[in-house]
Amino acid sequence: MSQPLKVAAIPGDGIGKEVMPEGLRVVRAAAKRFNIDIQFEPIDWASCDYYEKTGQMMPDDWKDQLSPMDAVFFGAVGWPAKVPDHISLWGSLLKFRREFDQYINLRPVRLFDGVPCPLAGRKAGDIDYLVVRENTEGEYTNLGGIMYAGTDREIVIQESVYSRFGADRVLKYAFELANARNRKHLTVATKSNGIAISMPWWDGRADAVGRDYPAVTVDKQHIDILSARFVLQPGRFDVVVASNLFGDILSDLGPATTGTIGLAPSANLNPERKFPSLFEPVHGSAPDIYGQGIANPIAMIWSGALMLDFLGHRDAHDAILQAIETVLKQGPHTPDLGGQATTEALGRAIEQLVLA
Ligand code: GGG
Repeated sequence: MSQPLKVAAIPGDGIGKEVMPEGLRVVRAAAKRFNIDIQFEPIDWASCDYYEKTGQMMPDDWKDQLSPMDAVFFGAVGWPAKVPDHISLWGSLLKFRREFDQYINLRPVRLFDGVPCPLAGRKAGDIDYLVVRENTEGEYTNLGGIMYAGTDREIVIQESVYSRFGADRVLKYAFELANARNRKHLTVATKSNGIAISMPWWDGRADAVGRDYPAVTVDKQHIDILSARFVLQPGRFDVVVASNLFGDILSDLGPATTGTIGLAPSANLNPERKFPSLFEPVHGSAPDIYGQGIANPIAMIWSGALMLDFLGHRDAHDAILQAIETVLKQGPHTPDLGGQATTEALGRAIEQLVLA
């Protein structure tokens, strides 16, 4: 008999606590339908509530607790009224990504039928691409410091770090993805005219890695015009690879062009499976709407589908995606989509469709 899959369920902060039960509900429904033996381990740390009690975001043995897991299912982090955002983020999510070497952050962007698109004249199918964000280095560093702090000579320096190892492995992943898709098109997001050392270097790494993928068309674009094209010509994109910060920004902008970031899922992957991968919505904890029960749970639910796919259950992933498509087409809808349904009502509607 095979061992059950073990998944740590960490709601985190704010609406993470509201969308997590719906994510669990739907993943459990898919597990039931497809006979997947999956056990969830609820975890209340990696949250600002835990920080308030203990002075840290996670217990000292967090890595020992999570290492035996097959995956981590994560809600959202951040409650700036209690803990400064850089402390909550570096004390939890960024630790997971770095110490579990989740160097790929895969973020699909898709326009669905039934979701009003803020871009005029677009219909389902017109926007459908994958953002591949480098997830362990780049602009997200804690290297630097402040000199002459508090004086009028104050100087602040923060380093960005790109390694050949780090760039090549994310580029290789993105080329593989693009190569496996029909359009075989890869956009490389850089800023080679302004950031004159690291970004031309990044373009050069794309040339070097790309030699192994002659079928893939490569389009190197500066991040500024690329952002404009996400809005003006989203149909140009198939797979987009970017450094940590550029990828973070693009993967909020992309979903915003599809009507709401409440749909956008993400997979923080250690593709070699040496460590658990982590699946979370792109959105954060949204303190402005927390407590009303109106957060859209679809990003959490879709992240659960990505998790099942990564763990080898493509059929369960497809069933959840089909249920999401149906609910987006026919309702119920949460207020971000113009409806009045609650988080729970949406979760239950998707659960029913998955079980059907
Ligand atoms: N569920 C994602 C989340 O909580 N995001 C908070 C955030 O600020 N993330 C920054 C990042 O993804 O780098």
